[in-house]
Formats: sequence, structure tokens, C-alpha cells
Amino acid sequence: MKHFLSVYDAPSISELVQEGIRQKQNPFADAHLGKNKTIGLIFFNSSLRTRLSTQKAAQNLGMNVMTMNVGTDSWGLEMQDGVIMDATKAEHVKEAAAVVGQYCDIIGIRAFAELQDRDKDYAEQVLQQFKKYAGVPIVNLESATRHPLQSLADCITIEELKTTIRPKIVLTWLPHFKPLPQAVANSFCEWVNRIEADFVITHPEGYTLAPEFAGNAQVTNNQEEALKNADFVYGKNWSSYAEYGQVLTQQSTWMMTKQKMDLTNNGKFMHCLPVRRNLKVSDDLLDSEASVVIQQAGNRVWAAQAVLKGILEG
Ligand code: SN0
Repeated sequence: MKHFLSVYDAPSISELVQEGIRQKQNPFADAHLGKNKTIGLIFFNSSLRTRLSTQKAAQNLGMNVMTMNVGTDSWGLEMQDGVIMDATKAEHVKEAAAVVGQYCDIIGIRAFAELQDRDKDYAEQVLQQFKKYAGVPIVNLESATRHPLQSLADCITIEELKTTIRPKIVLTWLPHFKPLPQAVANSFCEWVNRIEADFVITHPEGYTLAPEFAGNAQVTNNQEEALKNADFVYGKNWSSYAEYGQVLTQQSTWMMTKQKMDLTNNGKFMHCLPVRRNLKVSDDLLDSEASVVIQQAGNRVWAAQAVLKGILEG
């Protein structure tokens, strides 16, 4: 593997999932692979799981880790080529990425969607500029349109917990007052569309995901119908793609509760976290046996470790 920006960089989902499970069983088996190698983790946005799990995965592989928050720790970075830099941003990504590439063997980048200009977000400028100028492999730590390390951890969790060869997996939209990116939902679709599953997406009208991500999944505006016999329910809020970045509704009837899980086939509830309790998901569901969000977050380490191993070997 050279870069890890999306599912298209994964040579095989099932092999990456199996590699993650192997790393979980034997975390230090490859402790020499990353000896004297350095990973730089660059954050344009907040992070808890991604930052710590990727750091831990790199350390398990024997790597050195450097972390930086852009803007607060470093100079503000200009992404646009050919502009007169007479505003607040003091450094251009051309130099910044090339310099970080001098210090690091792998660079991880987190840069969320700004949710102002759809074409700009979906062009993935920050990731693409780093890829162009850093000269070393780039790992996506959640970009404007995708969160592939999360999706791989999700696939590992589903593989661990599934009780049938072809589970029914439901992605349900959850209410939130704040406009959130589509990245986690997009990426989940992109991966789950490629594993053995019956995949259903449910959301209120106006929240249709981009066709290149939704793919051939079944889509319904009826959450109750979608939840019937589900083996996995994956909750996530996202803002509208059609009316880009808008919050069109906050209907609390879309909140996931323990009672709604009664419709499922003894289903497991998943969420990437952070989750706002009693806004998106009720306490009684998050505190129940049905919720696997902590196991899912734990698997972030093994997903990152499988990916970093693939890049170190590649
Ligand atoms: C991010 C998102 O993409 O939805 C990161 C998820 C891993 N989530 C948030 O920004 C939540 C912020 C909030 O205020 O609830």
C-alpha cells in the first residue's frame, strides 16, 4: 500500500480486516517493522480516538510519533495555488507539506469539510495538496468526504460480532442541531457496499448521500421499516448534501433508543463517537448490552495498525 486515502487504496478489505484481527491478537508481532521510522500526525480539527489510536498503533509497530495541531501550534496554511498571501495564513502548503515530508516517513492528515462549498470540499484539496507536495505516504485521519480508518474499524467490529454470513446492516441518520460532515456516513457506505451484507440507509427527506457513496444500497425515509431484523444499526448525523451543509430538520423522533432496538434481530448498535447523549442516542441504549461503541472505538487501534503495517511493507 502506498497511500491510505479511501477504500480504493485497500488492496482487499477482507485481508485488511483479517490483518487488524491478527494485530489485536498479537499487538507486538511487528514491533521492529517501524524501527527508526517517524509518523507525523497533522490535525486541522479536534480528535480523541483518531489521535490516540493512530499514535498507539504506530508505537506498537516501533515507530516514532510527532503530532501537530495546525493553526494553534503551527502557522496557518494556505491551500490555494497562485494567490497573493496577504491575509492571515503565513505559510503555503507547498513548503509546509514538503518540509513535514523531510521529517516523516508517513504523514497522517485530519481536515474536515468546511460545509460552505460542496465542490471545494468534495475536491479534497487539503489531502490532495499534501499528497502532491509531501513526497511520502499520506494517511487519511478524516478528510472532507471520508474517514476510512473509522470504516475499517467498523468492518473489523462487524466481522467480530456477526452471527450470519450476510448480516443486515442499517445506517440511520440521527438528529443534531449542528451541521456535521457527511464523511463518516460516506465512508461507511463505501466500505459496507463492498462487504457481504444487506445494506439499508435510512434518513429524513433531503439527506440523500452523494450517489458515488450510497452506491446500490437500499434507501428509505422510514426508519422503523429499515430497523426491522437489523443485525447492526449504525447511527450517525450528517448535514444535507443536496442543500449543502444545511440542517433541514432536527426531529427528535429520529433519535435512537433502546426501544427501537426491539425491532431488530437482537441487533448491535454502533456509532463512531463522539456522541451527544439524549440528542442523537438515548442513555438507555448507550448503556445497554446492545451498544458496542466502546469495542468499536477499541478497534480503531487495530485498523490503524493494519494500515500502517501495509504502508511500511509497501
Ligand atoms: C465529526 C464528524 O465528522 O461528524 C467527527 C466524527 C469522528 N463529529 C463532530 O464534529 C461532532 C461535533 C459535535 O459537536 O457533536
